[in-house]
Amino acid sequence: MRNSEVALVFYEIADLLELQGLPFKPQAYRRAASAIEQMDVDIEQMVDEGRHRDIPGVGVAIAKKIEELVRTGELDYLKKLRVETPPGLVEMLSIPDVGPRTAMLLHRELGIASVDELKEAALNHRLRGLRGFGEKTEERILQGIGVLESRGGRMLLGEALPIAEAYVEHLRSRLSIEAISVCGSLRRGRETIGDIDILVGSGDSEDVTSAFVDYPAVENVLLSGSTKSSVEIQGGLQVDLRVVELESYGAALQYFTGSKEHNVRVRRLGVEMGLKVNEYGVFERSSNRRVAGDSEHGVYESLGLTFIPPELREDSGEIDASRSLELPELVDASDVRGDLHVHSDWSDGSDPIEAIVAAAARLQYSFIAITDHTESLTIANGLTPERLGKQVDAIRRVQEIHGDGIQVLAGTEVDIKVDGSLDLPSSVLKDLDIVIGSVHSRMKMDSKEMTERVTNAMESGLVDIIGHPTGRIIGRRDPVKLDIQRIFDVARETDVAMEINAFPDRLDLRAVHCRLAKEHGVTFAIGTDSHSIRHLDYLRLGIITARRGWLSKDRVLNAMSSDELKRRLRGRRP
Ligand code: DGT
Ligand code: CA
Ligand code: CA
Ligand code: ZN
Repeated sequence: MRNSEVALVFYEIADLLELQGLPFKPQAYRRAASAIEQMDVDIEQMVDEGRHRDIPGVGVAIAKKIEELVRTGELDYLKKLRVETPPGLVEMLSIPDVGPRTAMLLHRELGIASVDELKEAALNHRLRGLRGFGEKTEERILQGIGVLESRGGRMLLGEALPIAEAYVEHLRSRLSIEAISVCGSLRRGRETIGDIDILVGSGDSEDVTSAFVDYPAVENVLLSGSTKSSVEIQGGLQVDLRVVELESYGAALQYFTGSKEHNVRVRRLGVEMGLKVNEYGVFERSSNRRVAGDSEHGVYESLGLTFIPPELREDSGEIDASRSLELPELVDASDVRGDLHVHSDWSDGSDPIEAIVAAAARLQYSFIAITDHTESLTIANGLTPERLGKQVDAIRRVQEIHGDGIQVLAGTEVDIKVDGSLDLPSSVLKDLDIVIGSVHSRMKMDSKEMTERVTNAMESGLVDIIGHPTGRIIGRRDPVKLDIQRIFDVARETDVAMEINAFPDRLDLRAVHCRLAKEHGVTFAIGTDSHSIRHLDYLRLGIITARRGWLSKDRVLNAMSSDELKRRLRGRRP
């Protein structure tokens, strides 16, 4: 068991004891937890050597519990406390501003034993009669419950990334930092994240910690220690900071990037090789000699592995692939030369074509596709064939201004109607540079019908890309029912690309589907589905998704030069 895990158990005991209204004991457990957490010696090793009794704040009773925990991984005392405490009370502790003492008081005086009961009591103004409670307290508690409810869901990667980057930027501006990185699920690029993790390598942890808690967006400091701090920022998002010595930076980066499942495998591989892998480094078990730890590459190398990109660290075969040199060379931002799905103010976008193309040129794209909606999507001001004709002329004029600098592809996101036919005549479609076909209506069809609808569109020979193939919206709308294997087979047969829609709440295809589609021989097109110039940056979310799907650049249309791309698209026209 790790120090942090042991500490967590004691913090929990402290909270539970406090909920029972016991004096002094909770503080004793908290002191011990904090001491164990801050120590840079393994608690397991200390127990082996009998030194855990010397830890400040650890008396006979706590020492016994440490032994039991480390030896068995469990603690009877904790189990007993958990049984004795109503679970609703424990849940109340996660409301900002409600600590064990308040929870206990509410329970004793008003019989409140859950977040729901507390909410109802506050709404009915039953709290203000209590000693020390007023209108203000009621409001604060209701606000806290609101925060709790809103963050029940995880945050989108696309929302969290800029927040994390601004935080890192703040730390850089305040300190001369040699090594800093986000880690955790954010670095792995998961589509949603639970919290933001930041790692700093520095010998001066005090300075780092004070710069960390002294950030304007911080609303609550949850924990502020010398190596580990936690804050809550506006919107209720938690940010964790770890500070380690530079010599451990690589090992800590590896450890705190996770995933937990990946790390378990890494440690197990270490054990097989006689190595101990932890957040401080890689050590020979026999001699305790340190063999790696300052760089993350070094950690993997010491285990006989090639570097495993963070996006692949989900325990889904990456370690075996790394060992046998079979990891793909993943597509990366420098390979991607343009965006293949953008809406302008001709349909439901907010910016004119000229502005979009100018922005894309500033981003040094080689190409950008303007793909507005078609007529049947009336709420999106979809284009009739006549208006589309005019738009193509407008696009050609913008192209003239930009010369060879950037290729502007005149396209459409044509609606795939219920029967699988397309919302534009083939005479119009075949003259466009690029055609995305998307389903936007009757999303609840059964799998057979929906699969036929989409394969019909692919087999028309008029569609280059299927847009947001599963239609899911993260946290809001389930994917449509599809025989996804059949879709990928037909995609390969018809040479139609699958979109990786990079809009933050879509990420569709999702990573596991990308990997599956790749095995079926499918090609991919990354598109931001931008409805404003501000959305063009989402392209990187599509790249991250492609990487998480094990894709290399030869599978991604966006990695082609604009000439290659145009040749390929034109070659598909009837
Ligand atoms: P999240 O925040 O829920 O989106 O997911 P993560 O992966 O960022 O998880 P988090 O923030 O709890 O921890 C960050 C990383 O630290 C995690 O990916 C692996 C490492 N880690 C944390 N706790 C443990 C643990 O108890 N055991 C192991 N092996 N690794 C851990
Ligand atoms: Ca995290
Ligand atoms: Ca965390
Ligand atoms: Zn669409």
